Amino acid sequence: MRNASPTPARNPEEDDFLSSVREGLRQRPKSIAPKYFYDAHGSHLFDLICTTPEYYPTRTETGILDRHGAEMAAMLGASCVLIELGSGSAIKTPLILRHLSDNAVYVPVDICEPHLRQSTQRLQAMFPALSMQPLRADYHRLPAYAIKHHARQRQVVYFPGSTIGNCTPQEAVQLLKSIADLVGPGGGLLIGVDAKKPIEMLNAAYNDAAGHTAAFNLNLLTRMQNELGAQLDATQFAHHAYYNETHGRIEMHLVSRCRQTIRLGTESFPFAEGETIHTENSYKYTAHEFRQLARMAGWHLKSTWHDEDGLFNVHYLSL
Ligand code: AVI
Repeated sequence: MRNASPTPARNPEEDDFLSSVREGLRQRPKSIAPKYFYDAHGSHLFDLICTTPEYYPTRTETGILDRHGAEMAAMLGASCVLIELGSGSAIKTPLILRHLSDNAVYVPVDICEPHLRQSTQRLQAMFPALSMQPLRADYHRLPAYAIKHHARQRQVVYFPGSTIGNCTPQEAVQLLKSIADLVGPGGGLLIGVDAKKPIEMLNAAYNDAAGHTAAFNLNLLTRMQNELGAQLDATQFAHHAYYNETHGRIEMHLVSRCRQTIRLGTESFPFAEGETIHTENSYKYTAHEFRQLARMAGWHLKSTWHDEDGLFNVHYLSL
């Protein structure tokens, strides 16, 4: 009997992307999870967004860390295991690492391999004595990890950038619970959370004049074409982002400019003119709202640092 030809190995992440897109386009309203923004190009576009004058969160959080980093490190414990979720380019991380002792351990966790490699190399060159254990992984699947550390070292998750805002409040509570399971009793969480503020400022932040946010949103369609062989005309979709006051969140959508169809494998997904794919939510929380949310996951707020204008909060929580 002849051997059957081997099935080509499939990348599980491609399968994940394929099944998520397929399921998301079958839903009404259509949606795709924001974690798929971050291929290498999407991560680069996100870095560009962070440099725009309209996108205040990055520079505001950086200012807070710069001013209060020493105080934060003292609360975490200078020889802790610092686990950064979705570390990306880890631009702000030195503002904490510079206050840690040489026996601290830094564990960057990111889904994007080139970003993880480059940022770990850069940080290792800046802090040669610090032990680093980069972990390429999807932080939405936290419970699977076992991070090597000494029993007496406190484990602290560092989750900057208000990435928690990209979860629904229910998902945020689940994520905060899995962070609690990961760090265990005595563990901590240092987290950056974007605050509520005037609508005009929020809308401008997600509609930058340089068009980086639009390119970031539309890159999802390019990924679908390149990685999944989707047949679509990306020029017939437009970026749309606005603050939804009822839900306290920015919503990002890809709006169909005309009646058209996306083809994915054997399946067709028709769009009416004006119909959207909902690609992201970005929730904004007052310090009080975030404290309540964290409490539902078993966390106690220990300290909050913010900028002069109250645009952004960095919280330290313990179990
Ligand atoms: C990563 N995350 C917190 C960003 C945000 O503000 O929600 C992603 C982003 N989307 C558009 N601009 C930035």
